Amino acid sequence: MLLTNAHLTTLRDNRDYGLIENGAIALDGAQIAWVGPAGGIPPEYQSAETHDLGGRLVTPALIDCHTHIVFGGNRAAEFELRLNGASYEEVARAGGGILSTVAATRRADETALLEDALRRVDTLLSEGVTVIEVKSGYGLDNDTELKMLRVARRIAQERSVQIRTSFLGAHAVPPEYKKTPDAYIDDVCIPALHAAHSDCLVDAVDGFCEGIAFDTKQIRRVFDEAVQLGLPVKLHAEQLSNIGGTRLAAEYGALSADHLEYATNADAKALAGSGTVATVLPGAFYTLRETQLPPIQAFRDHGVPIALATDCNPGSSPLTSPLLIMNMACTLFRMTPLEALLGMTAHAAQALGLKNRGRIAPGYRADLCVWDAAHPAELSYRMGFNPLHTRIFRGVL
Ligand code: DI6
Ligand code: FE
Repeated sequence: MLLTNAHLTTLRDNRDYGLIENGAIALDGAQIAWVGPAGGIPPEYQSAETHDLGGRLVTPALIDCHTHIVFGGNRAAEFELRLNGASYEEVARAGGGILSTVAATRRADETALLEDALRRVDTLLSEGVTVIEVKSGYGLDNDTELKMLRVARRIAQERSVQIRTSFLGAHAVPPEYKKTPDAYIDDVCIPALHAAHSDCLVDAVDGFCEGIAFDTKQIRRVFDEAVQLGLPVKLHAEQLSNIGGTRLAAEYGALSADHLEYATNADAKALAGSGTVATVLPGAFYTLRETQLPPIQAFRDHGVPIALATDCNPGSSPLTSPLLIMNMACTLFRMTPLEALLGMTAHAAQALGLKNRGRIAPGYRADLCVWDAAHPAELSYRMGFNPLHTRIFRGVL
C-alpha cells in the first residue's frame, strides 16, 4: 500500500520534526517499507494500492505509556472532598484514595471491568493512540491483580490496539496488611507477580515508591524478583516527595521513572547514566494542583529522553486525552511542541521497551495518525479539539 500527498512528521531523529512536505509512505503489511518525497517513490512501490491523503499531516501514532485504565468505580466523591479542603495524602491516609478504588475493583467482575475500561480506551483511540500500557495495582490481592491483568489483555482482543501490561502489586498497602507492609510484599505481592508471570500476564514490573506507599527497601525486593524473572522494571518515583526512587530505578536500569516532580539534578544525571526514560505526567500534576515542577531542564541538560502519558486513573488523573496532555506539558511544564510529540511517540515507545515504534522510518511499525492539521505544533496548541482524520494500526486504516 502506498500513502501519498502527505505532510510527513517523521521524527527521524530528536533534533527536529523531520518534515517532508509532499511525502509518501510505502507500507509492507504492518511495517513501513519506504518513506520519502513524492518525487522519489521507488519503482517497486509505484503500482501499489494508493491512498491520497489530501495534503494532511501524518505523524507516528500516539503511545500512552502509563495508564491505570482498568479499575472499578470512580472517585468523584473524593474529588469533592478535596475541593472541600482535604489533601490527597489525607484522603489516602483516611482509607480513601487508592484504597476506595481497590474495594470497587475487587467487587467488580471481569466483564464489568472490561466494559468500563473499553469506554476509556475508545476515547484514547479516537485521538490516535495505538499502544496503551495498562497497570494492575487496584487489586492488592492475588485474584484481583490477576483479574485486572486478564482484563488488560482482553482489551487487545476487543480493539485494534497493542496492550503492554505492568504488574503494580506494590501500589499501596491493602487494609488487611495496614500494620505489616513487609508481610504484604512477601505474602501477596511477590507470589502474585509469579502467578501472573506464569499466566503470561506481565510485560514489566512497576511500583509506587512514596511515603504513602513503599520505601526503596521494599521496592528493591520486588525488583529483585523481576530481575530473576527476566522482566524489565519501571517506577512511580518522586511524585510527592524525594525518597530515592529515581536512583533506585536507575540502579536497576529501569525502562522509565515516572512522575518525578521532586527529582533533583542528581536524579536526572542518574537516569542519563542508566538510559532510563523520564516519564512526566501533567494530568496528575494538574489534578493534584502540584506546584513543584519536574526538573525538565535538568533532563534536557543530561540528555534524558522525556515521555508523556495520561496516567489515566480514577484519582489523580481522570483523563483520557493524550492531546490535552501534550498541551499541558507545554503550558504547565514549558516543554516544546516537538518535545511533547516525541514524548507521546518515540520516547513513549522507549519507556515501554518497544523497538520500531514512534517514528516514521523503514522497518518501523505502520502505526500512523492522519490529522486535519497543517503543522505538528497544532496538536499541542489546541485544547478540547480533536483533529484526527484517520488512525492506522499495523498498516490497516
Ligand atoms: N500515582 C498516581 O498518580 C496514581 N498511582 C500512583 O502511584 C494514582 C492512583 C490513584 O489515586 O488511584
Ligand atoms: Fe501512575
